Amino acid sequence: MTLIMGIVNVTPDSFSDGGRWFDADAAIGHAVELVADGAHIIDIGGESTRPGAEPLTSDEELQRVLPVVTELAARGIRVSIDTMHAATATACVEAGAEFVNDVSGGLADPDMYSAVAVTPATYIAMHWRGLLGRTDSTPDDERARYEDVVDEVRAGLERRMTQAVAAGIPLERIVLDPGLGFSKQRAHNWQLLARMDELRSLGRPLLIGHSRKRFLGDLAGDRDVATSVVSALSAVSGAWAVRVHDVASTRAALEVADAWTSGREAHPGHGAALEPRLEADGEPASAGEQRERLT
Ligand code: PMM
Repeated sequence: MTLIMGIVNVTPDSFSDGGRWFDADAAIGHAVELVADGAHIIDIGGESTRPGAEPLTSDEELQRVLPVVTELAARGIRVSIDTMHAATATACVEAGAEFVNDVSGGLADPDMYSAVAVTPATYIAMHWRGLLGRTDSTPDDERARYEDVVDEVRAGLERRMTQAVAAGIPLERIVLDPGLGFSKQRAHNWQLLARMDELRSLGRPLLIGHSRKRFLGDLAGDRDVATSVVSALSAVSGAWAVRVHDVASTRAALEVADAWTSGREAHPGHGAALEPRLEADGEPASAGEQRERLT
């Protein structure tokens, strides 16, 4: 069953939800809603990857994200920290985060792999060629030149994976992500989706982050509709998880995908398989029960 990673950006300026949850209480409330909608994991980000965004220090980033990570983990919600800073990753895992989601795949901070290696966290390595002016001023689009984007992204992810393992992160704690929209032209994103099996052949779970991205806007006026369709197709193609803003529509899409692949009708009972793991023992709660319990 493909997992749903719900996005909470505690930033003034992210791609599509910038500014909306730029306050710890608002971010916590939003995360709780996403869990009630069916998110299995909440991805908390404090630093925008938008072109031209000011890079943050780890301290500035921690001020934004740590209260949110701490509170959500205390409520039993599975948390992922979206960061390129080793120090942020370390502090957030200590506060209860289970995943470190690094859009630089370890290229931004030379200490990232060794920091994650000494924690129990799962490391999500995303493919991205540039760090938007952090390393040089080449525009991201200019880095998006490939002979064969799937071969090159696959090779890049394999390098990241080998380096992470060499630095001590066990292979079974590594998830890979092709980085849709990051140093990719529009068609590159579609090629990566169409040939997902070649990325899966690296043998690690794949996270797909397509939600509301620009390349979807060409097809449908409503990017959430396109997002849900891509979520369902990613599930059918074997993605481990999809990272999305609108969890409710993706949950519905994944139920359809599940019926499609299993040959069994999607029905409310099936939803249990999609419920987040909130209780260590008992049965997973329904979305309504969770909303009551969490709010
Ligand atoms: N995209 C964004 C931020 N973090 N992390 C992963 N692993 N994969 C992604 O595709 C990804 C990410 C940018 O999107 P947002 O600003 O809408 O969160």
